Amino acid sequence: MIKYENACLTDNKTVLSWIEEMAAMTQPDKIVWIDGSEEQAEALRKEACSTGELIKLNEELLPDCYLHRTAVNDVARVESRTFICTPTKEEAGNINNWMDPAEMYAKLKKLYTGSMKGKTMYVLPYSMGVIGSDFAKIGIELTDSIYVVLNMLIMTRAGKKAAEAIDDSFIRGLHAVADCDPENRYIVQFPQDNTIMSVNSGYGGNVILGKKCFALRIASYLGRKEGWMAEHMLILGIEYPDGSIHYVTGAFPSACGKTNLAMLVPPEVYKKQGYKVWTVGDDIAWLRVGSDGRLWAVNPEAGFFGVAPGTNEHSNPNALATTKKETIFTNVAYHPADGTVWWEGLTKEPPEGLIDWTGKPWDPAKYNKADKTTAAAHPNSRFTTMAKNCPCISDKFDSVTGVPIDCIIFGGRRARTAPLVYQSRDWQHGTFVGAIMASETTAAAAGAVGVVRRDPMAMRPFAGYNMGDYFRHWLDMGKVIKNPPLIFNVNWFRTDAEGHFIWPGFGDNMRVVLWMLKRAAGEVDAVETEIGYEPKPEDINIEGLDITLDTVKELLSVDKEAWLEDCKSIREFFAQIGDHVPQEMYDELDKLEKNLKK
Ligand code: GTP
Ligand code: SPV
Ligand code: MN
Repeated sequence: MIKYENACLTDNKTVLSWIEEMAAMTQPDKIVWIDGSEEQAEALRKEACSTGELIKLNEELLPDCYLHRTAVNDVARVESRTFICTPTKEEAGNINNWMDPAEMYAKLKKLYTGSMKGKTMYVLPYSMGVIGSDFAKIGIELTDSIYVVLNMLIMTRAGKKAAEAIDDSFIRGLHAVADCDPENRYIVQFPQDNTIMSVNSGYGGNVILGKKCFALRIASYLGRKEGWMAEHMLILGIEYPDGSIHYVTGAFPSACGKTNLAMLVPPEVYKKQGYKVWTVGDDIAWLRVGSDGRLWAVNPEAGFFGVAPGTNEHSNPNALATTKKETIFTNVAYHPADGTVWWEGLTKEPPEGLIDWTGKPWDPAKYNKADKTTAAAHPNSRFTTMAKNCPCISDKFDSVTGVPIDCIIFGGRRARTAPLVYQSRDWQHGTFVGAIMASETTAAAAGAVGVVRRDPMAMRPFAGYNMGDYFRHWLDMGKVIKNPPLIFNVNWFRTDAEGHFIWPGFGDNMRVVLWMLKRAAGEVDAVETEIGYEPKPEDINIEGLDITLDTVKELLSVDKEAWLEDCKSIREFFAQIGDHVPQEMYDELDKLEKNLKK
């Protein structure tokens, strides 16, 4: 039997023997259970401040807020080192990295062995979803990082209550920062074993195991097996002046606007009529068919791990307000004069005397626009903050049933091809619209930024199995949702010849969402185009904007040549995914090409 420093929170034998096995391998000096109490969290914060792992910020201006800096080589998810280890390569498919499970376990064992010598292993029981709801799933993360513990305490429902809900189906997560060696960094999912193993990183989606590793990669695998869906989606409620609330979900790739849309502030024209917006989730949705035949969504997370740069009082006042207390900032700039933080876009002018995200004095003169890492805050710097502190958090946030969904929105960053909005003809076409999503890459993942790549349903980095089978699961779900949501595609990022965004975006995106909800209610006509239904330009409300109807027309225009080019790239992509791509997807592609050539 191993000795715990404090009370062990379970007597589940499977759990205990797994912890014992992991401890025997990693060899920590101490093992501590995380109980979710404020006293324990506070003691951990103090300890992290004493070692420099955290910097306490100004208690008056930013109460209970902290700054953390990661290693400079460890600033984003690393997709090239993320693996889905299923028994066969075919199950993981061609889009995921794959390795034989036995081979991967052996490789990881070497990296973990002795990695926690001289350290403490924290045992963190947590629930994704409201404990006790049909949606909820329990995990345990073992980690040697206080920073990870404190992030998980914000991002999940963690501690004693989660431990009480554990059974043998719990998701096992082992994380060790080890040497933070990028050459030996691995983020590995073993879906058949309910197991996640992460080593040699200390940041974000690589290590907050409840998030992408569990709530998307493992959960998407479980969802297919059990008949539900785990998606990279925000969940947003729009309250009408009559008090009714209508919910939509939206899947956009990383750093393409989910948090912003989820917390949007209605434009004046709607605010004065009494419209309100409520946030249910900003990154992940778990979706199930309700007894009413509709699709119901919950957000399995308890906090937001949001992109800092660009967040300000105008773009996203709700996110900014949420971060004013009980928040951990990572890789933003530090303003030692008053113990606050700063990032590009927070204010027009940076305050003087900033310390950059690497911990060095920042010289604005050395800032090079072409190399965003010379910015004061890293482009993928983030805040970890509690949903309950968000001024527009939905009163359905803790609901065990979730919310019924009227519309599903797909979208990406496309400078040219995709119009502001179009609607799919039906669920199958909608699945195709999601499957052909493409977006310019962002700083949320390591690698080149601004390159167009296909990112089906914004799930390319997160599907825990073969992408072709994932499309099939979408089609299968369509057959059991009697009253399915309508499926749309949006693009807030079209640019003009000078590279400026044409559509104002942010809160004004509500204008487009309201058109979708009108479609769902059968209250407005649409124009049938080659690619699907589009709004009549005059049906997008531009009152109070300094754009004209002609701009809307331009935003809705379909460049057939560009789309035909895109079709080629779609065909190549489907071929790359391989023979699991459902025939229905090819039928839709053929139809699209035929329409464009007419
Ligand atoms: P992840 O947390 O990585 O999944 O990202 P996300 O999808 O939640 O993206 P987020 O809302 O954080 O936005 C990322 C970046 O896009 C920020 O720099 C925003 O300022 C910018 N952005 C968001 N919405 C819009 C929009 O409507 N128009 C424009 N032009 N930029 C936007
Ligand atoms: C994303 O990249 O989509 C994120 C951030 O939401 S991370 O948690 O690092 O995956
Ligand atoms: Mn995300």
